[in-house]
Amino acid sequence: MADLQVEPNTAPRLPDLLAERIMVLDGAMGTMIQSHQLQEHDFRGQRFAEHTVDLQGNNDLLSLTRPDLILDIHRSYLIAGADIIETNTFNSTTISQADYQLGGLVYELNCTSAQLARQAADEVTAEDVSRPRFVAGTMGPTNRTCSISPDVMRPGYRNVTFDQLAEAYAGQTQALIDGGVDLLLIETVFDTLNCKAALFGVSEALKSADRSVPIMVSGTVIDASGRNLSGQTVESFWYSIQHADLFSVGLNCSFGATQLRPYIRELAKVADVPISCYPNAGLPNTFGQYDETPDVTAEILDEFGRNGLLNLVGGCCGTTPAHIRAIAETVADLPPRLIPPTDFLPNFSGLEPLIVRSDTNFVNVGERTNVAGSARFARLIKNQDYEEALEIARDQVENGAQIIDVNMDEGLLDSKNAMTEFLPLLASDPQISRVPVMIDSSNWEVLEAGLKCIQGKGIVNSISLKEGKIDFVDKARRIRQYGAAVVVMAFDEEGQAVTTGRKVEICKRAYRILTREVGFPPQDIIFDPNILTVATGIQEHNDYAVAFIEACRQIKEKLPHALVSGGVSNISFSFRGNNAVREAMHSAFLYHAIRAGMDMGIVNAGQLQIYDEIPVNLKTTVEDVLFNRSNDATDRLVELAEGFKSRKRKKQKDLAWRKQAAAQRLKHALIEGIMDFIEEDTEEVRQQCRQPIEVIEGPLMDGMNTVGDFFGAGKMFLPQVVKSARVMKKSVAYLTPFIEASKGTGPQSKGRLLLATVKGDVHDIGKNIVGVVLGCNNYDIIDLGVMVTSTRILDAARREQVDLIGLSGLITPSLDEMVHVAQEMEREGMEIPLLIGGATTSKTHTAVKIASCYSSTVHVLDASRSVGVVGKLLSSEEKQVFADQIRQEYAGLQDTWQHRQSERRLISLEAARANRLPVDWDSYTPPAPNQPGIKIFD
Ligand code: THG
Repeated sequence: MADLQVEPNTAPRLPDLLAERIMVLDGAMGTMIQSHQLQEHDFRGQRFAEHTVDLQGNNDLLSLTRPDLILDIHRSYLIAGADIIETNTFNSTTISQADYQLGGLVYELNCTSAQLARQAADEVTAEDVSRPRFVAGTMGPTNRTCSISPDVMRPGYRNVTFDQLAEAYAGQTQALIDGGVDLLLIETVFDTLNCKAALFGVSEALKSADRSVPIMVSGTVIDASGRNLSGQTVESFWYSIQHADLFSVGLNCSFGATQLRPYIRELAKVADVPISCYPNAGLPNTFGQYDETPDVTAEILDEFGRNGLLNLVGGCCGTTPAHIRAIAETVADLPPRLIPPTDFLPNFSGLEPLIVRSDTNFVNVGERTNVAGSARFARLIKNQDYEEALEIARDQVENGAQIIDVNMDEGLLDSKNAMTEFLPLLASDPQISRVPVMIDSSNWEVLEAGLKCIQGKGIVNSISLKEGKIDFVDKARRIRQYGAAVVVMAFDEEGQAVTTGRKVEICKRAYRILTREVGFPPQDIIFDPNILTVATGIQEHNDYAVAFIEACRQIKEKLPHALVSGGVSNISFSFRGNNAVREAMHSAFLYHAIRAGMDMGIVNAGQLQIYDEIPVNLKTTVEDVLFNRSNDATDRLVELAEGFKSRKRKKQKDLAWRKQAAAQRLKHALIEGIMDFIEEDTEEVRQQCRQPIEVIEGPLMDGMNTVGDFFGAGKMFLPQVVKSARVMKKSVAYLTPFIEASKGTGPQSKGRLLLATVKGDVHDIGKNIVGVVLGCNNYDIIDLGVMVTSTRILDAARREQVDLIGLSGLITPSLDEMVHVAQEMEREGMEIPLLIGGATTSKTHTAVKIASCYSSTVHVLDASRSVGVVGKLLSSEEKQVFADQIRQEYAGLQDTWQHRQSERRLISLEAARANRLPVDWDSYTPPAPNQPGIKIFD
């Protein structure tokens, strides 16, 4: 082997090839090795004859003890048509080899394996130089997981750290590139934090070797939920690793190609790099063997290719050279997938993605998990009562926080330790870890320690130009290497910016440095132009709110794609202890700042007052203070505040609404999110109505519509809507038995309706109400609940022979999922009507995206319209006319839309690369600022 010549890197040709055609990867190494039925002595050879640990099954070792065999396997895949072969190094890390006590061997294992693959690839290339073959250095996931505890009783425990993994991968990388690989392949990723550590290690190794080698990442989903082992969706997985400038991303292993299809589709939709897919040969049979034949595998992958999902394709467990040959022949004439252009939408992720679109309402960041911001949280952390501290985080998420801010900065606390104890615990709670984490500290070490604990794409809070440019650039580069977004505070060498001019000037400077010199994506920058306390009695502080709001406006105007955030509760520190006044200040401040473009804010998610409900005199005075409208504004607020204080927490004032009529009280409770009297009030209204359903159709709907209007106008925030929804749910739950009972006497069933909230979405109030309303109108309702996959929906529809399917969803990703269900209904040749409803749905989206897949689709605006629409859809006399009418209307909407759709076309690989290059943002026109405007029903 010593005289083997390492070829110069042929990688520069790879992108050209990828732009031309679908490239072929090899098949399973393990399957081929197994077919030789090797024994313990085969693995050991002479060299390891005396080794004290069993070596059978250590496939990677065969590169040293049976190089002939490995070389043959590589050759057979190349001859079958593989463009890229994978080195026999899946387990060649110090971590995996430790099980065989061969950790000391990893350099040799990787280097030798790379050389073997190199030799085989070069031999075959030499036979036809027009068709170069490539070697990918394979790096498996190791057998340890960085975001999951191996001990059920200790959820915060981990048996491997980020640093250990990063170091192991760095070592493997070094050896693989020394052995001459063209690419690096981090594969079978089941824990995204492991993958992030791998990417970190790889980038460190490449940096010190001064090399640039294309990196491929391939994840795996472990069950039909479409998540990896650590619970992330495929889309979140992509956002977590998107920073690494990947050559490709894809999925391998999991189950067979058929089951992998929806997840490849999900990934292909969002990833702006080439997609790879190398599935198993079907599902394992009862003996754990894979028996899908080559033509079957190839046929399935052929369909993927035809649908524009593939750039690289190959096989995993159970596939053989025969499979690769069949796959290579099938895809030879298919065009490669075109790449979606980078959309510059800010994205973050926990287990689930969070995307900030121009129509996204304000993003709430929960402030309570902060030792400096909550006395209770501080006490719990100091006492190491993590269970209850987690409860605070859970409360924030339940109350509508879409991100949670975690801050452990306290003089007497080992902050770094507290951060690395708490974040893994958060990660173990699926309720909380759904949302992205904002790591909040003024200590760089704490921030970095936090970055090593989060598998999603989080946010570092914060860095600034306080210590000068070099320090700023340094930290920004590091943050980018970990893949996080960043909050940049408006500080510089001269200190904190308090005037609009200084705030904007510093943010502009930071923006230029970050986008031009660091290569930071502008959408990953969140500016915090300092929310400073007003009404302190100090004259100079009077313009602080105005300065922030005006800075928001200018930053959104001048710095494209960047976001603006701030710590909202800071504004009211001078009224500590008087929550009524503080909440009024927060609400009024947000109302105006959001209008000026503020995208997100750190808030107490459970405690936001409704802007329109602030007592008029208080609101006027608060706004006088915020806008510095008169010299005595602060004095007047202080005076007023006394009054609110003396009323002893809002109790007495709160109870005035109890004097109203019952229906009014219901509505009030709904808008205010007050749970206390909901059952008695519901009962009182029920007694006044002829039918229990009228309570829902009347005051409850009324209240919900008002909530919807307030939300749309930016006068209510998501956490408040969540509260209202809970009240609504409780009232409906109380009414349901009465409604059920009243139904018994009604006439025969008018039809069977299937309702479901689609996969990825848990919101079900709207759907439940539709169910109740329709149930009252004598339809049989089959409610599949929330998070329902298309497979379950279609199975149930067939089994129950339903007359109509209704899909519901509140969040934006649900729209895509609805399209998917529609496509599946079409594919299966269904003809029953499909009803679409929910907060993010719209008639236009339904017409353009869903009805174009499945023509019998109808959008319903809200629950109260569902009876009419369903009645027409199922009536034998009206159905034809109604369907034609809808079809005509939707065709019109489709035409208008197509007219407007000039920009977002799929683009070539080359164009995709150009599209990602840094742009000179100074000459760029930004999109319109954040304009609230979403309905609230699901
Ligand atoms: N910008 C950025 N990050 C930040 C801030 C900011 N992080 C911290 C802070 N400011 C935002 N978080 C809080 C959290 C709580 C409070 C204020 C800001 C707060 N707490 C009550 C108090 O101190 O009176 C505590 C009440 C209690 O103990 O329960 O007001 O501006 N980027």
